[in-house]
Amino acid sequence: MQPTPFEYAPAPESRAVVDIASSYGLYIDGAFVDGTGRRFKTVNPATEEVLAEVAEASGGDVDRAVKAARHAYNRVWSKTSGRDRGKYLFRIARILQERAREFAVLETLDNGKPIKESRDVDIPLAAAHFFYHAGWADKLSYAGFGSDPKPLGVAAQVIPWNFPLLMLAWKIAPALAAGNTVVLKPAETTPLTALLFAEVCEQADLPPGVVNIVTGAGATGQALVEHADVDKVAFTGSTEVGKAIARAVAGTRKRLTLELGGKAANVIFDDAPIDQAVEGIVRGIFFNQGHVCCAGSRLLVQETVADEVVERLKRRLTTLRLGDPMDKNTDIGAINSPEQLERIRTLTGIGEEEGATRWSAPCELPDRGYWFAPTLFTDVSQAHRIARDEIFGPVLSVLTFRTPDEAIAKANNTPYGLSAGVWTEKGSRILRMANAVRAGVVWANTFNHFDPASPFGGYKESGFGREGGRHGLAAYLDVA
Ligand code: TAP
Repeated sequence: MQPTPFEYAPAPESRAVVDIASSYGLYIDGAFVDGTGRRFKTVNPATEEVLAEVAEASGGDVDRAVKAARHAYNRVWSKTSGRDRGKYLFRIARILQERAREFAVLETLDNGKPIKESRDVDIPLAAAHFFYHAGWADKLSYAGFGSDPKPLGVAAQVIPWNFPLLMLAWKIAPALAAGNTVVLKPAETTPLTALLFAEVCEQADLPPGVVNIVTGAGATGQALVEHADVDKVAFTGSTEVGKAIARAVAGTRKRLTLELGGKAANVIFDDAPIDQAVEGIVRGIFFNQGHVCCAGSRLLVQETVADEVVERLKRRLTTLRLGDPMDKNTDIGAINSPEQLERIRTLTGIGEEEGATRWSAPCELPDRGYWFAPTLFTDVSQAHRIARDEIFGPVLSVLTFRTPDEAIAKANNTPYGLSAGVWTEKGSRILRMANAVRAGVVWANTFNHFDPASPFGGYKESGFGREGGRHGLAAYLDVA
């Protein structure tokens, strides 16, 4: 192990900036209301402390929310000009910026991600999505969808727990810009920033019913997507649930977009700048504890540099700091839930049983909370489960290749197609890989970079439809 040049002093972010209520209702028609279902607890995965009790919306509550959204659509939002919709979105974006610290702390407490990531990535990007779509709201007739594209109506939106506020922004901002109203269900384990966002809607004077937030688990999500009066379903989550939703929506008039799982290849050629590539590998799979749908979880390294890359990577991983997510120096936070931790343990166990060689960074795991050390597997073959299944945790599978053709064949050997990375000095090779790899996003000499202007989405079992950019607007407009 490398000697540490210096020790870090604790640098905790203060949680005094957030005011968490002991109990939350549902946000329907511009007001917080009691749900009629049971209540559930949301916990801080880093400490197992209960943060709050939250209402689980029943089918009746979902119906109330959809009715509110329909009413707001008919009476107000469909008649609000693009210019005025843009003003609301701009206002929301500004409030998110003003309350950024509060949102970042709340996100880290509820999700377990390091504060430096919620502060520097999640919240600024969420605000950027509202700013970006504020700009589109009065320019839809210039978006290439005809002279007067119409909204769809009421959008049912279901999101996962890995980027709670950011996924909300990806869903709500384009929907409102295009003139739809929404009912959104956040994930069961991370409802708090969506509920704080409801306060932002009030603060921005958004007309009641334009945004409705119904908390709950899978059954609430199911009731929402199956509700007969929604016009559009937008889902981000696992491929398994995405398939169930596709079946439920099939044969109805509802429009559907699905952003599902991934098993992205991050391809390192022997002419790549190795130190930068190692940083890119770390960013690709250890950012947000690997709870990233487009994570570079399959490393494909050209054989001639494989030993060197793996050695430098291990050295780098020993310097990552795992622990209190509220500490500003923390790189690796907590796993979001015991269920997710169990899934990671099961799949890494299978990796060992199938003969791959496991190496984990030597770090102490806290006694309480849900933790998993950054881990990599070598001697991995394409048939191994750890090379095929989405682990959704801080686990990297390393495979090798000899020629560009072999790299392409291996990169595409997956039922998924969300993202990929290429590291090489040659521009021509980047272009060839970008064309040949079947993935919605191909990053070149970088990884996990996002921008609201850049469409994001997948092929094959990673789903269909795009979020962000001009293409993302199409998902919320009545255009073929
Ligand atoms: P899921 O279990 O699929 O959950 C996603 C959301 O759907 C949650 O809000 C969930 O509620 C809800 N849900 C569960 N069953 C449902 C049903 N039958 N009908 C309607 N809604 C239902 O995924 P997850 O574990 O939260 O997230 C991890 C997965 O999401 C990974 O596979 C990851 O790759 C994918 N993901 C994809 C992307 C993009 S952009 N492609 C982005 C982030 C994550 P509960 O919270 O109660 O389960």
